[in-house]
Formats: sequence, C-alpha cells, structure tokens
Amino acid sequence: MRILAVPLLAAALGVSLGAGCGPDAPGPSAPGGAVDLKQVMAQRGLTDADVIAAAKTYTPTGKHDEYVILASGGHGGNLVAIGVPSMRILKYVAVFGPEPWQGYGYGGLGDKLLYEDSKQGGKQITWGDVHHPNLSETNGEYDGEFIFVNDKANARIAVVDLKDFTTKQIIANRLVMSDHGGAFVTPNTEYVVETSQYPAPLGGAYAPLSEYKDKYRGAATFWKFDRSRGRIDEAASFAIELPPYSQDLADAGKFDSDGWVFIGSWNTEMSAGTEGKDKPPMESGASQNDMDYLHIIDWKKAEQLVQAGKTTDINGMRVLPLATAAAEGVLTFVGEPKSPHGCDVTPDGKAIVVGGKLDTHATVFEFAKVKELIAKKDFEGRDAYGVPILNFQKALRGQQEIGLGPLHTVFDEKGNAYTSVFLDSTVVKWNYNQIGQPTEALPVHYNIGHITAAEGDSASPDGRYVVAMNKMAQDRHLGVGPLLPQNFQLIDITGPKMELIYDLPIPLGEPHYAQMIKADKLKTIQVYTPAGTDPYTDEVSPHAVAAGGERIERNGNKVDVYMSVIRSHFTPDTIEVNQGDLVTFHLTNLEQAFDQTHGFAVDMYNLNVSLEPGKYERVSFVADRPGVFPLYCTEFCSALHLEMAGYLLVKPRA
Ligand code: K7E
Ligand code: CUA
Repeated sequence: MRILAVPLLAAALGVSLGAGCGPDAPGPSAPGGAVDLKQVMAQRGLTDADVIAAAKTYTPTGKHDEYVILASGGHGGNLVAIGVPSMRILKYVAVFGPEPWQGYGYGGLGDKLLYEDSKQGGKQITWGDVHHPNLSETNGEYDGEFIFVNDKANARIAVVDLKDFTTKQIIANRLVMSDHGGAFVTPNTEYVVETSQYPAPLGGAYAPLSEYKDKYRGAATFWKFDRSRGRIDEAASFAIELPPYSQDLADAGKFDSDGWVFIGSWNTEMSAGTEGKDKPPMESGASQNDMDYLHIIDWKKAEQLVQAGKTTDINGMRVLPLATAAAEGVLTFVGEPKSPHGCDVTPDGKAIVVGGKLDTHATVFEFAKVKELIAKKDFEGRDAYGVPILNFQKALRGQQEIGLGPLHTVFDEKGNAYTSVFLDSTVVKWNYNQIGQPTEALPVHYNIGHITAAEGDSASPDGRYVVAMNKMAQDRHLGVGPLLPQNFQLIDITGPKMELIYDLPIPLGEPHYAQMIKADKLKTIQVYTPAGTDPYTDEVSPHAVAAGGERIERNGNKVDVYMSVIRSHFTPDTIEVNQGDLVTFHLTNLEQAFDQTHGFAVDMYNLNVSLEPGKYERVSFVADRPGVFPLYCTEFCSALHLEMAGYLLVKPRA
C-alpha cells in the first residue's frame, strides 16, 4: 500500500486538510498558517510514499527513538551513536583519537589510554581505523553494557562502557601489525576476538618478503573479558598462530556452534604484492585461487591446550603454535569461494554465511555437517602448514544466487537474510532455510559495504529495520567538495517488500560495521554519583574534594590544586605558580543535577577537560611558559557562565 489518496493519507496521519487545497492550489507562502499537508507536499515536491516514509521516521521533539545504532567511525577512529528510526546522531564517542568536547586527549585522565596504553612499538598513535563494533552479549543477546571496537590500522582493541559512553580501555596487540576480524564476542562475552589482516612476522620482528611463507603469520587473539571489572584481562588472554592467508571477518558460534569461531580469509595465494620485482600486485596475486579458506576454530579446545601450557610466549602473549592448532583439531579449513568477504553465523547458530567480492552467491555452511566431518576426521587433505581441510560440498547447506559482489549478511526474526551486494548496489533479501527461493533486491545508493539489522547479530533479531551502510553517496546530498560523506539508508523491513525510508550522510571516516540495539537495553547514567567519581575506576577519587576542602598544596616545585567546580565558579580561581612547576589540577564537579556539565580549559596550554556532573578529572602539566593565562568554563552552564573563570599566573624564573 505505497500510494494513498491524499485525504485518506491525511486521515491516517491525523492531519486536517484545509479548504481549497485542490491539486493546483498555490503552496502557502507564509509559515505558521493552517497546516495543509497537500500544499506542503506540492511545495516541496513530495509524493505520498515520501510522506509515509517521513511519518515512519519523524520523531517529534521530546519523543525518543526505539533503537540505537552504534556505528564505527572508520578512520575517524571513533564510534557514532544514531537513533532509529529518526536517524538523528546522538553522539560521537572518542576512542582512538583526541576529541576536545569530551576532553579526551587534552591533559585529562583519558590521556593515559590515548597516549600511553595505545602506543605500539613505543610510537604514539593518535588515530585508528575502526571497523567492527561489537556489543557485549549475555546468552547470545545484546546486554547493553559494553561495546568493543578494533583499530585495523594499528592492531588495537578498545572497550567502551555504555553506562557513560566513554572509552575505558585501549589494548595494543603486541603480536600482529594490523587486524580486521575484530572485535567479535563469544555468546557470553567470555572473549573478544581480534584476528590479524595483513600477515607479518609475529611480535613485530623483521623478515624479508622472500621469507613470507616461513616467517610471516596471522593470528587470532582471544582477549579475555573480565565483566566484573569491565576490562580485558591481558594476562588471561591467548592467541592462536595462523598461516599467512590475510584473515578477514570473523564471527562466533552460538547454541549448537557455541565454542567455535569462524574466520574468513582471502589470500591463500600468499601474495605479498610485486615484492619490488615482476610479481603481480596483491589485487591480482591474491585473486588467483577459486577458493580461500574459512577458518574453523574450536576455541574451547584451544583454551584447554593453553591451560595445559602448550603455548609459546611472544611479547608476553601466550601463543598456541600453528602446528599444535593443526594437529590437535583446534584449526580446520573449508574452502570459501571467490575473494570471500563477510562471515555471519545465523541467529540459531546452525549455519555460517559467507559472501564473495567476486562471486554471485552467498555460501551457507551447515555447522552440524562441519562438526561431524571434524569429529570423523573426514578430511580432503591438508594445507602446506598441516591444517586439515574439509570437503566444500560435504560441508555445504547450499549456495544462494544473490548478485554481483555479496559481502555481509544480517538476519531478521523470520529466517530471512539481508545481504549487502557491493557491485550491484543492492540489499538482497533471501531465506537461509529455503535456499534457492526467489529473492528480493532493493537498490541502495551506492556501493553498499556493511549492513546492520535491529538486534541483528543476536540470538533473537527483531526484524523491523535494516540499515545499508553505503560507501558512496555521489548525488544523494548537497556537494561539499570532492570528499563526500558516506550514506546510511534506513530500510523498513516490516512489510512484504523492503522500503527505503531515510538517508543519513555520515560526515567522518568510512564506517564499516555497526550494531543496532533496542534503546531500552541501554542503562546510561545521568550523573556520576557520588560527586568526585573517577570514571576510569568507578570510585570516588582520593583526590576529589567536597565543598570546603579546596586548597593549594605546594611541595618544592610540585603544585597540587584541589578545586571544586559548581555553578558558576571554580574554587580556588586564582592559581599562582612559578615557571617550571609541575602543576596538577584535581577537579571535582560537585553538581548532581542532570545535564549540568562544566568544562575546564587553560588558555594557551592546550588543556581542556569535560566535567560532567559528579565527575573527577585531573590535569597535569609543566608550567613552562610564563605569563597570565585565563582559565574558564567551556560549557554554557548558567546565566553567569562567562563569569565562570579565573587565572593561572606563571611567574617567570628570576
Ligand atoms: Cu569494510 Cu567489515 Cu572492514 Cu566489509 S569490512 S565493507
Ligand atoms: Cu560552568 Cu560554564
């Protein structure tokens, strides 16, 4: 029922049509007159279908969305929270790069994560390439507590706490030089899985490309998540050494396939590009074989072998050697066709769907068959590293004809799969229990990469909505120069046919993946309680102050300023130090009122933190530049916000 007669539509929308609104009636020229839907439609050139789409997404002021998308910000290094169905952007969450509004990277507590914990090989890295945010799960369901993100460029994983939408931990992987198959979680978030992408000698060693087959490796790292602390426990984590096949997307099994992880790969040719010689470039070198290998990992068995001490130590990480993994049944392969991409376990855990960048099918493996073949050691052969290989046909449920370049697949509650098709620029709907049935293709704009569905990776997807995450926007939005935003398109999947209802330009890096969670599962806090809470320890900081406890302590050239912050003053507001002093501001926002955020900036010193109600922050710096530096509150917090200011006076050395 796409086209409604206007009066009927107006009635359906509860809008009264004014008199004299025939098809040729002129549009209203002055706003604020009687609402006349038909005139507005004529004036704006909207069809009935447009108005229905608008009504499906429009969310009046004060009304909240039903779902929240948490999307990767790509090489923006952050995370984007978006309400659905309105597609309003709620927040950018700083993860791998500095972000001034959140006071992340400008002298505050978050600097430790950003500038110290996330160093790789001693190098400070202040950007990341976020690909696959994954929500924490309990029994295969999103629980709304945490989200994990990977940094493809620098092999790091971050933990974002969804109670305050703040990055709480960054872990640098000391084994691999890039990652891609991350961050995927097992059904009870026992582990956060991170697999490497471009092979390199493990641990950051040097080896020439001529030693690629012998020395270059991939790895799957299983980061142990300690839910009670809300942090990854590095010491309890382990990795599995993998052949140098450019591991790709991954997913964890659930139900029948719980205890298993599946990882795609795309370079069994082991192409390292031209190698500066006359070898083919990687794009063709890595596209010679008809099949690459889906990696099938029994992580519970791997866990036992790790506990039995069958590991070697590389940079402090316990690594299960490839030969052991191959011999002990931890690692098994099955062929996957034509430059595989995407690796998605169905909600019932019974099948694994993979795409192929140069294929026209979605390939569906039957986990029961995979498991039986492995149990019977029914192998077709072994690869050069001794890893057993299953027969493709024997492991297959079937192959669904999809279109050119199927990538990623998400699911609804009715057994439908929705596959993103890059080359065709479509979303294709099909049924993973009825392979071979007719499909439905919806054009999207353009070159869709990932796709996300409401609760779509959980054990019980909601249906309702799918979002196409398109790599290219081209003509969809106003021009902003040659660098265009990406284009997210919201699709209503409740009806018999998919319906495109909203376009959202995403103006930052290239978002790869996203997950969509029911909004009421997110239990965010409004204030940090009690006042003085350090968001990184969830405890009141020993350096927080209550009203009356403010003071300045001097110890040689160390100056500690214990400052309270409340509408509309800093106490103390005048701080006099000597050039060269090591100054620490301990800032306590004493407010417990919702949305009473202050900021604290010291001019000319590159210092800026955010002080949400009840938060403790700490800013340390060397007062190396003499002079007079205003300090002020950066959030318009009250009528006398401009007056919320003071001075840092740095006396020159005699
Ligand atoms: Cu962009 Cu998941 Cu990194 Cu496919 S990957 S699109
Ligand atoms: Cu506090 Cu403005």
